[in-house]
Amino acid sequence: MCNTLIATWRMALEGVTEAMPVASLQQAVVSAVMNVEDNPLYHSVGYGGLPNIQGEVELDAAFMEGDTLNYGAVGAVKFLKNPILAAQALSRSQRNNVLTATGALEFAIQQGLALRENRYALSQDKWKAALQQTAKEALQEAYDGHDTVCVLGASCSGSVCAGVSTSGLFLKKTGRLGDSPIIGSGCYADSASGAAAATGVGEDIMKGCLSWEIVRLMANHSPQYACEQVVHQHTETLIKRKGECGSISVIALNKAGEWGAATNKAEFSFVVGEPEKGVHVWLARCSG
Ligand code: SD4
Repeated sequence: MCNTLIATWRMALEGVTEAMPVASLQQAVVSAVMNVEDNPLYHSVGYGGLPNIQGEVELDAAFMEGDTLNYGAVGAVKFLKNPILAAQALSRSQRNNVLTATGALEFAIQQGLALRENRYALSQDKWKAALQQTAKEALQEAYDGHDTVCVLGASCSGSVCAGVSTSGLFLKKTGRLGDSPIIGSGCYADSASGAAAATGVGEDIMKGCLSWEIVRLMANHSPQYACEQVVHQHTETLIKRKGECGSISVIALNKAGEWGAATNKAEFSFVVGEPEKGVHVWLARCSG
């Protein structure tokens, strides 16, 4: 098969490995995301995802197809086994491409998608421990491994697509949307150039529409250059303008199958699957 895949975090390794032989690019991207959604031990996505402040697992996911620019997303939705499937189905609709909460759930039920209680003992214990620890203080959204799985794919014929899925910030407010379901922030795909996706503190990623910015830059620059430019410039801008910037990591893949990644964290792991080269885990380091 000749698809190239790149995905955020080590947790995507099994999904990418399984998806490499899949012929359809969209199917490969979606199945790599589903693998992480279905694993309760990857506790920031899907089953076993990090609970919000009320102990509920509310999920965000998006899918974008770069030939048609079709885009679909779900936000703050409970009880979906695979939110990425709902996002992909919404991307094929003419209208109503982004649905949240009960609207997203109703749509998924109409589509016949599988439901699941996504709360899981380990993540519920983590939630209870956090509540106890902060009982006397105001609870705050914490950065605590709340990582999004983002998968980008490029076919040998130059089509690209993107899929992302997350439970969002630990202890987030009910109904909170992160960057993941916001087009151009959590992901973007345009087969004229390439695809990009982001993970980290959604509120800070959104302020720069980072995935969109990377895809635009890739029209004239390599994916690695585009990732580094966008992460470093945006981090600098936020630090200058508001005194701080949360963690941000990005991946990108152009229509020729060349890839890049950058981070403002000390270290960011990602997975790349390439025809003939196989699947490998890589580390990006903050160079700023
Ligand atoms: C969010 N960007 O909901 C997601 C969380 C994440 O690494 O990716 N964390 O803000």
